[in-house]
Amino acid sequence: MACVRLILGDQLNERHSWFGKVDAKVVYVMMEVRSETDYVRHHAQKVVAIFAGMRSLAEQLRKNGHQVRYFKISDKDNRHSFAENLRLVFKEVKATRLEYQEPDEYRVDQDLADFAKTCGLPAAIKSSEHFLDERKGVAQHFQPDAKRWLMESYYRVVRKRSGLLMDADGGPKGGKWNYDHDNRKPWKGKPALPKTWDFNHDHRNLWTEIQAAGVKTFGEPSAENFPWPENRAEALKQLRAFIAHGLPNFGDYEDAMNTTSDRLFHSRLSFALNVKMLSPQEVAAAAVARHEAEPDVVPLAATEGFVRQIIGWREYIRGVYWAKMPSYRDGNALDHQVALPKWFWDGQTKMNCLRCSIGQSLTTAYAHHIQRLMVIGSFCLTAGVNPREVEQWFLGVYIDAFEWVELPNVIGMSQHADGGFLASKPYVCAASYIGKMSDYCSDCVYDPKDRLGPKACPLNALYWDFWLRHQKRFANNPRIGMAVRQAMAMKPAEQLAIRKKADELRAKMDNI
Ligand code: FAD
Ligand code: DLZ
Ligand code: SF4
Repeated sequence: MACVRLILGDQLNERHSWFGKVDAKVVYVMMEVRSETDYVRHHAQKVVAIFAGMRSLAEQLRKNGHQVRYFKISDKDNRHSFAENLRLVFKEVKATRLEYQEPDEYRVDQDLADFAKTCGLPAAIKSSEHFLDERKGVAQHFQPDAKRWLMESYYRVVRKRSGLLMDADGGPKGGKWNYDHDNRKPWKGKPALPKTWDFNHDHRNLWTEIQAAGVKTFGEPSAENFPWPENRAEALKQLRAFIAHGLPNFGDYEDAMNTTSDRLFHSRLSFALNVKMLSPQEVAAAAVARHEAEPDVVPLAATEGFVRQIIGWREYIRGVYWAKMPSYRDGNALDHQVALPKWFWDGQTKMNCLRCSIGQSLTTAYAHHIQRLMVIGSFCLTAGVNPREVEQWFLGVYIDAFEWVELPNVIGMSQHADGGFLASKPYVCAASYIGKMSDYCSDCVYDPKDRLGPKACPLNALYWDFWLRHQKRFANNPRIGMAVRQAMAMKPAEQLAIRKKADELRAKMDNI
């Protein structure tokens, strides 16, 4: 007689109510399996971080008296699929029941639902007790047949419900819901960057084990100085350090990029959040508490900006995923078919902004939002790269990339491949934006001010070509009509030259 409870690699929430009491009739199962390491090629650090986190939770549970059946990647009896390993455990422990927490990924959700129907035991699915809303919460907020949803409208409802940054009269603190306009400064060396609060774990043995098992990865494993948290205690240390040292300047420099720092004032908490070591509620509440204690040091704009990412964007993105899968992943509204350039795998492009952002992603498995959206994403969108290829790269490379959050961000927010359902305007830029928000252009072989010459920044021709190619679709969009009208107002010869230059760039995309 035993109840088998499955814990997935991104369900490392040691405060889950499952673990509240020790029950000799419950066996927890965790498994490092090839079905999960191989569905996309992952960054080395992502595999190490997930396995290290899983092993740490298993150890913690055992220490607390729980029974854990753990399959290591190197175990001989590991059958490398959730279903096959569960069947094995069912026999070992004479199981009478299966329980699992809501998976966050559509594929895993479907597979486990199929397995539950056919495994011959009663099965129950439980909440992961992580998100602020139900899977269907966002869909229920909007009209089911609406052409587009607006994050801001959903965010206000969640803000009210959470009580965060709300006045006693029910209005938003400070009178405004959104302080985004205050958060757009470039960073020019001041204020001083916070000292890093990352870890220095030695994961060389685990890395050797992963390699010996034949798991194919890419990127720098950083096994000697591994920076990501292994458990909740470490994640909490990172949260506290961010609230103390990063948050005060988070808002001002949220959109800034600089070659001296991959994170500037960003939190790097996405991994700990997505594997559920931290809850979104506690992260947002910690930011608000600091603001309330020291409003002069941590301004409202910074706090609101940060809180919106966690309780607004993160929950909204998840709701879009569950409302629109599985067809959402195949979206290609702009019919983009260019192959992903080869330098996405080694960073070897002459465009300094992309060399730095992609190089950093390959080295650290991390890039902050604006690098993802306005450098890498904008390049792919203006170059017309196939959105599914872009999506698969993003899914593999980032430490925090789990499909429920990665896919809507890439397909919807970044590549406009959902036709503008998730975000009403395409996020694209030319060199002027990169030059304003970063120091990338000062060390680039290309000229950020030129559009057509031999040294012209490729992003310029690609940007204007994007608006010219898609002018019909975007001309009447009030958020972007201006850029389209500017493109259309160019002389026909100039338009032709831009289209030609962009085509030439696409033809030699692997070598620019
Ligand atoms: P901070 O800037 O410190 O923000 C705090 C937290 O807010 C993040 O940790 C994250 O949990 C949340 N957040 C911020 N923006 C978003 C957003 N757009 N969607 C969901 N949560 C958000 N985030 C992921 O967690 N996984 C992904 O795979 C992922 N892929 C992305 C792909 C693209 C093309 C883009 C444009 C964004 C993507 N994001 C993704 C969102 C965002 O870029 C990352 O959450 C953020 O960069 C993580 O770094 P941080 O923890 O330092 O974030
Ligand atoms: C991403 C990942 C990897 C690389 N490996 C495992 C694993 O071996 N075992 C596991 O349980 N989960 C892993 N994961 C996370 C899953 O692929 C998947 O993204 C989530 O569990 C779905 O929500
Ligand atoms: Fe990027 Fe163009 Fe600036 Fe070079 S000149 S860093 S390619 S924006």
